Amino acid sequence: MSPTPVIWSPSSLAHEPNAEVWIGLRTKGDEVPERVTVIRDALEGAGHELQVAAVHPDTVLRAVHSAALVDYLSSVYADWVSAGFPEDPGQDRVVPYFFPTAAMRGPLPAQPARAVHARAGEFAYDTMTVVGPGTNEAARGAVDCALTAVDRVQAGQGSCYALCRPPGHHATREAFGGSCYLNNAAVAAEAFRRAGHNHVAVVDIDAHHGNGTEAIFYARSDVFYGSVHVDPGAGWFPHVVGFAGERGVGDGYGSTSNFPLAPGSGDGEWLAALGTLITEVEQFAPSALVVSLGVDAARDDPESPLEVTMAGYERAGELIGSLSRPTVIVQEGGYNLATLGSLVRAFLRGHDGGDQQVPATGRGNDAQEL
Ligand code: SP5
Ligand code: ZN
Repeated sequence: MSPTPVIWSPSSLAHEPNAEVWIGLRTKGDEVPERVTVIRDALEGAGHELQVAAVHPDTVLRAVHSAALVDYLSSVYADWVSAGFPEDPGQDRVVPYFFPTAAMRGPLPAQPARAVHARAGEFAYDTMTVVGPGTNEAARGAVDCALTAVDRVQAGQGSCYALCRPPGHHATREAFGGSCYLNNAAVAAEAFRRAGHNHVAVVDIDAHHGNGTEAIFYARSDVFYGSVHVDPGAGWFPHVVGFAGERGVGDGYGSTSNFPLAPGSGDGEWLAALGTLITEVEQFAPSALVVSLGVDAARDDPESPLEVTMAGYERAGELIGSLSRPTVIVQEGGYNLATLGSLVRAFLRGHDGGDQQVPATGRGNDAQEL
């Protein structure tokens, strides 16, 4: 099989979080623009074709997300600037301070917040996921990567990799968090549905549970969601969902499947869980597949306690490739810039059935072993 083509977007570089506000502190975030360039360069060096994403209309995006969220993301930064916050008190990113939760509203007929600093808490469910001047452009660019990858697969390409940034699997229909704004994988799955695939499966191997994707499809029987991730009950994001008992609701019952793993789990446990998940996907019999490829389960990643190796990611690629379905692979997390490119390349090498296309001159300059 020839190397899976890569769709990327220069727009993805426009999102500069600069910081994550975590437990009230401005900390150095690791969802940085360089993630895109290191992955892109590693894949180009390994012989993958690169293509820039084409801009797509809003139709599928607005089927997956509420108009309120899409419109909020496109306008909030200008409103923040108009309110003067970058000068006084000196906050140049949109960060919520007020959270009008269902528990706060109780039985009262609450109205949407009018002040921009209060609206932030209606859409953001954490303080880490800040909005800056280029955030919407980048999030839209990431969605375009996913949609362009679906187009390539629909045109006959067996598989296509979407180098999406910012990532997406934590974004729900109407809220964002976990460094995610718009759900690229969910948009890809919905695009496959609209292209005529009656059953689509999403396989999520990011270190974290993809609560947004699970929520978007929880009541649907046409889109299966399965995930292998670190146990949220052991103290890991997204904390309150991602447990094994979540199976779907109504018509969707049975088309959600979670495999939470203990911190410290390595290739053995991770690949065994993925093997079981793949058996369930085969039973669901989708005609198209979306892979949420986070490489933050790697043992050197700063954001998760899983201990997966480079060889583990290559084997995961082989296992998922063995499903032999039209496949869009969507980038999610993965934060160690020194090994990010090699990890994605290892997955795709496994997926594409081996290393035969890699030039004999070597595997590039970031093939640090894990
Ligand atoms: C897509 C994805 O992998 N999102 C990861 C979301 C989990 N982030 C949790 C971060 C918890 C606090 N990190 C502190 C780091 C200080 N810079
Ligand atoms: Zn993650």
